[in-house]
Amino acid sequence: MSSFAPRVFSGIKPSGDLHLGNYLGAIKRFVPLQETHACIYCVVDLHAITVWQDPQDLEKATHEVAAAYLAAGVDPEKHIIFNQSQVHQHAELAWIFNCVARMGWMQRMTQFKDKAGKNSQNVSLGLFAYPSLMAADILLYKATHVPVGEDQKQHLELTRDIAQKFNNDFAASISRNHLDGDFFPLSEPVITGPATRVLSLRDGTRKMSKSEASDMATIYMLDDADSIARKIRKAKSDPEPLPSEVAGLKGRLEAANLVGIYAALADISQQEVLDQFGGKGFGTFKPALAELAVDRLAPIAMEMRRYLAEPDMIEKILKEGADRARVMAEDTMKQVRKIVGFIS
Ligand code: AQP
Repeated sequence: MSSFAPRVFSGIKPSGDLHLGNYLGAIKRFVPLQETHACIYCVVDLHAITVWQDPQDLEKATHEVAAAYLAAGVDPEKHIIFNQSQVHQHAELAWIFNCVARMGWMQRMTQFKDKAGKNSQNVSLGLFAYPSLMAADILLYKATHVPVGEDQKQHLELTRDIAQKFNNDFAASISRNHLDGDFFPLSEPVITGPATRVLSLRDGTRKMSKSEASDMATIYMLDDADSIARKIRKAKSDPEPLPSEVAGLKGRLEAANLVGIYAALADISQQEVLDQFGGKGFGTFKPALAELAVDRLAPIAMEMRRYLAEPDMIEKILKEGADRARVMAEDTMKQVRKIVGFIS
C-alpha cells in the first residue's frame, strides 16, 4: 500500500489550438477525478518553449488552456490551476533529475524521435530533456495518479524510473534526514476510456495533434458547429458498414477512431456504439457523430470564449493557483535540497 496521499497532477502545453484529442484524452477526464483526489492541473508553458513559440502566441495559448480547464468544469477553488513558469521549483527539480536520468533512457523516447525527426542535431536541448521536466512536474507534488493520453505512457514509465533511481541513489541520505521509506511515489498513469489516442481525421496512422498542418485533420475545441460537421463529414473512412462487434474494427483504423470518438463523447462503450450503429454505413454514422460532437463541444466552446473575454480573471486564477502550488513545491524542494546535500 502506498503511503502517499492520493493526488492527481496533469498538464497541457500551450503550444497551439486545443483539439479533440486534448479534450477526450486529458481534459474531459480531469473533471471526475476532482471527486476522489486533490487535483493539480498545470498549463505547462516551460514545456511549450522546447519548440519555438512566438511570445504573444504563447500568452494567448496559455489563456486558452486555462479557459479550457475552467470551461470543462475544473474547480480552481477546491483544486489548483496554474501555469508552470510561475513556480520556479519545476525547473530546479528538473535540473536535479537531469543528473539522475541517464542519456540512454532519454534516447529511447519515441516522442523525441518523432518530434525531432531527421533534424535531431538541430532541435533544442530542452526537447531532449523534456521527460525530465515532466517527471519534476509530477514528483514535485508527489502525485500518485497522472491522467494522460496514450502518447504519454512512455514518459510516465520514465518518471517512475527517475523516482526509483532517486529513492535508491539517495536512500542513505533520505534516512539520515529522517524521511522514512520512499521519498518519491511511483506515479501511476491513468490512461482509460475509448479515446486515449484520437487519430487525425485524414490519416489513421497519425494522432490528432496541435502541430498538424492540415486544418481538416483536426477538430479544435473552439471550432464552430459548421466546421465540426464539415470535418466529420469529410473524415477519412472506408466503404464497409460498421461491424456489430468491437473485434470487427480490427485493421479499420479510421472506423475505429470515429467509433472511439463517439463512445467517449457519449460516455458509453464502443460496443454500445456498435449495438446502435452496427450494419449501418458512414452515411448514417457520420451525421450522428457530427450532431453529438456539436452537442457536447459547443457549450464548452461557448464557456471558453466567455473566459477568454476576461483575461484578467484568467491571470488572477493562474496567479492564485501558482501561489498555492509554490507552497507545496517548496516543501518538497526544501527536503530534496537536504537529501542531495545542498547547503541552504
Ligand atoms: N490525439 C490525442 N489523443 C488523446 N490524447 C491526446 N493528447 C494529445 N494528443 C492526443 C493528450 O493531451 C494532453 C496534453 O498534451 P500536450 O499538449 O501537452 O502534448 P502533446 O501530447 O504533444 O499534444 P499535441 O496536441 O500533439 O501537441 P504538439 O503538436 O504541440 O506536440 C496529454 O495528456 C496528451 O496525452
